[in-house]
Amino acid sequence: NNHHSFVLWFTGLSASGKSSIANAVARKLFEDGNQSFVLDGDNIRHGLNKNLGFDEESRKENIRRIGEVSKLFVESGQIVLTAFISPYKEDRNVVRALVEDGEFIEIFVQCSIEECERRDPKGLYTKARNGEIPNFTGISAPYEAPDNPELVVDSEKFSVEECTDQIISFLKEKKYI
Ligand code: GGZ
Repeated sequence: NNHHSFVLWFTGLSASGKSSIANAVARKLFEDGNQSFVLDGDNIRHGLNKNLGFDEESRKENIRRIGEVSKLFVESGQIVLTAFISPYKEDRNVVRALVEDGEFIEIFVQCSIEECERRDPKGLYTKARNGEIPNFTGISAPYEAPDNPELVVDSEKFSVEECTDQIISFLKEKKYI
């Protein structure tokens, strides 16, 4: 059961650490000789999905397209890491169903809304509280935590490096790498 291509699907609130952890995992994979690619807001929301906003339908379409792109990456033999809030269970499960069994690894980056607001690296939570950003996840739009993710990493208790090591250990234990 040695998979060579799969999706590491990170889900969690804004500022929970999804992108930092995904990029750190990608670096570790590279050091071990595994090719991978990170999809995140920088390369997707500014490109393929730049016509999409943050209302429910747009987020649904955002995740649908990212799922289809992830499927293509997996078919091409790559490991793909995605770092999007992906707040709706249903949308994440649509992506899960797109790829082969065992190829979708959902990683919940757990972090309380209080801690995310304390971090507020881009000042977006402050703006959301002031009503300057509508439909902000965790403030004025929902976040549905996964019931049964393959892995949970707690970014409030553990550093980016520790969360990264937990993910690499999981992948080795399950013989993904
Ligand atoms: C949530 C928003 C919003 C709203 C802009 N709600 O911390 P960031 O800045 O870099 O990550 C957030 C990112 C979320 O985009 P995703 O594609 O991951 O969202 S989803 O999966 O729900 O489609 C945040 C910024 O975009 N951002 N407006 N209203 N985050």
